[in-house]
Amino acid sequence: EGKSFNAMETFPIFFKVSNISVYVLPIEEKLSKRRNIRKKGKKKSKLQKKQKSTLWNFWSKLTLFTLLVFIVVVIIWTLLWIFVLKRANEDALYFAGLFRLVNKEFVPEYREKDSREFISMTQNIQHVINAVYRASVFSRLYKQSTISDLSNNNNGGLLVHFWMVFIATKAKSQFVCEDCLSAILKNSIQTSLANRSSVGCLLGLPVDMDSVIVNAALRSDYISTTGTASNCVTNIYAEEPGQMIPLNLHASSERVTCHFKLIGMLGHLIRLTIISVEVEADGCITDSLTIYDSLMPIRSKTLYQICESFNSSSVSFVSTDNAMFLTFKSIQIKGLKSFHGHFEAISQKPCGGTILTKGSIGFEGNITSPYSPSFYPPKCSCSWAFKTPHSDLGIALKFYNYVLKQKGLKGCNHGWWKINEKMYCGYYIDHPTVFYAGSSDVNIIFHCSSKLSDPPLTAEYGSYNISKPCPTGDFTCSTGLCISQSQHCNGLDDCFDESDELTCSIAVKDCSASSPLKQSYFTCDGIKDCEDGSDELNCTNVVPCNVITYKCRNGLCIAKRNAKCDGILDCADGSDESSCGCGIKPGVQSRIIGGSDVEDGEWPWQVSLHFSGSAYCGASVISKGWLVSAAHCFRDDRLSDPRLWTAHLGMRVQGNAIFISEIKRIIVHEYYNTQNFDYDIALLQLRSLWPEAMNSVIQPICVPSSQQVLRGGEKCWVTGWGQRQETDYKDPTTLQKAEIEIINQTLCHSTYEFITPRMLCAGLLSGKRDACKGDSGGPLSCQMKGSGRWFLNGIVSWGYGCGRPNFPGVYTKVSKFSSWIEKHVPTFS
Ligand code: 4AZ
Repeated sequence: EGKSFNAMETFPIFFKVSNISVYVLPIEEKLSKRRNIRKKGKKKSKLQKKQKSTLWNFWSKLTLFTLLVFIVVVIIWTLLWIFVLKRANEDALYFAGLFRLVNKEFVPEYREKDSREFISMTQNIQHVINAVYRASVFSRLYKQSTISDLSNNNNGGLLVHFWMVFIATKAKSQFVCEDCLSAILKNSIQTSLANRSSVGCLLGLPVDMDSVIVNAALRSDYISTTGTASNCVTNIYAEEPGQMIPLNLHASSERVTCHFKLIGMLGHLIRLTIISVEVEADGCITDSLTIYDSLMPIRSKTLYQICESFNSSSVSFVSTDNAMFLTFKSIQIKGLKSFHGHFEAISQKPCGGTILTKGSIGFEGNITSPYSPSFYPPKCSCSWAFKTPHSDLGIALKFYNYVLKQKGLKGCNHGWWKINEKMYCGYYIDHPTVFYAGSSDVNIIFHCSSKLSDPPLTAEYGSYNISKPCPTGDFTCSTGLCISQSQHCNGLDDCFDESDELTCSIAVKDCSASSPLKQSYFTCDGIKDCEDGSDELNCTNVVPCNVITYKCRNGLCIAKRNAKCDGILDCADGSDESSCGCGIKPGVQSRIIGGSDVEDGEWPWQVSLHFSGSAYCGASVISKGWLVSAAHCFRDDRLSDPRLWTAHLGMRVQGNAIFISEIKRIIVHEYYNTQNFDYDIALLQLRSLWPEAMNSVIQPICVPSSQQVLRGGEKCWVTGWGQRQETDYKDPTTLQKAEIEIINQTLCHSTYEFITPRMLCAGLLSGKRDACKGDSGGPLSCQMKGSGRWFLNGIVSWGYGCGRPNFPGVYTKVSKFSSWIEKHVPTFS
């Protein structure tokens, strides 16, 4: 019999045979006993089973319950991920696009968004766009397209303006680039090589491939132009040429974003004139008026952006087609925001012509950019054929604020010129120049080549004697420009390569009555070159005024960047310097080496730049969100990483900054020379802007214009947290100031041989007061006598030791960089 033993039943290994008794039972009894034993066993296993099953029930219930809880948690988590977390991690990306459908007639019903014609046409186009992107690599991210407008245009066919929305996680969104989306659309257009045309078939639609544009756009623009309820979009049609249609907008209590679609007749262009704009001047961060050369806010079709108020003179812009789009945004409500203007449809005009000059020497007429005095559009071209009556007479072109330089490898950003087969680029500058074309037959082709609309150009033309281009005593610079002796050493970079200024002892202008300056191009150019203003008296010429000009006395328009807040009193009443937003120390009435502690708020533009958490260089605030410092502070890979820097503003004692910002961007001057510290300047863009309430302790310093001349002996202040002695390596905690003198350039040159025109010396010859290590990048602040405003005339750059007699500090001459700063800092243009 199979038996299982428990511990009690186990046989001991040794036992006595005598203890075993044998008891014989009859078979029946035996069997019944056996049955009993079996029954007993059965009874026992039932109990066990019962116990077992209770246990099983408990465990199985527990497992089941845990499983259920687990499933519920998984479901909740999945739903949460799908509906909340995934969404939170996803971004909607908006793109604005444009293409031209050829062979499609525009019908007036397309102007009505609920017309049958518009709906059926847009459904067809939408279907095609959907098909293109759903078959692309972005198929899973593509959400929808919306056709915003179907319009006629001067190239024929239909212009389709559309929006596209993509939904992508933050990680994936970087792959949805505008160039990729544009390439997908273009690649889907089947063109035939045989007919050499840019027109092809986009799933049945005839599309001009060259017209395709796809640009990333702002969500706010998408919402405000395609949303329904609170839309502020107005379509205005100019039905006849010359009809002025007023445009006015006021906003006082709410945030506004309003759009205007200006549409002209076929074959015409739109001329928009802005009379006044009232916005918060913060570099278009919150408030702006943007003009587009399309019917949608497509970035690459921007004609111009106005970021600050003006009302002194009107300014006008011309489109390249029969439509224009305006967006007026005002987010910060601080008083009244408005703009006033008007628009009209104008006919297209060819530009250029054939001009036969007179036999006499001198200027005799003008050529202008297209649609002058309006800003000219980014796409235009003019050609002039000049002829003089004698082969010894050449053609001279005198520009008021523009210069032609031979084209290098780079493209031209402000006009591309071909003059008798030679290429030139045009540059806006702040004084007149004369270009001499040494031939009696001169063919000129001018192409507009800027990103935005550019200010109008006027050039006086006339004949000159090819063998003797310059007035007596003059010399010719390498660029082919004629520079008079008086222009040599006048403090201006007349030759644009500094050659005329390099060997000068001191920058002064000879304004005596007999000076050739008086007869030269400097007279009546709107810039007061002579201290007594005599070069600008009795002028009859009037330079056209526009948004970049500033009307002054005598009916002359003075280039705004030269007139306003440049430290030169251009207008007799000082009005040009009275409303600048820089260079004033609010709240202040009024050891570097040999320095003293400053007072609170005394140098509100002073910034301490911290690298990896420690004070490293100085900088100056020049506008909301922008600082100027020295290029050498960012000289290697690690130092040029903006993420490792912080700017400490409104600070007197280290560690007590009222405002700290990370750095978004560092722009080191492209010509910065690590060997001789030439072009030692850098711009820093802050990641965050200080609140308005801090304006009493954080203020920008004015940037001098290229015209401002600093004379030897003038007193300025250098400030910083740098070393107090050349060998004392412990930096002070309190900002130090020291009054120093501008050193005459000849002396500076004789001390330091390799001084360039972008450097100036300042200090005391005794060496008692000077900048030192740690002050680099900080300001040399000079107060202008007339206006009392402070100007950033220098940036602490280098020097032989610190405070050594006869070795003054060397500073970057900021006036040389006013246009460079303007180019990079939006609020300066
Ligand atoms: C420097 O190393 C430095 N004495 C700055 C200024 C001067 C010398 C050195 C001028 O940052």
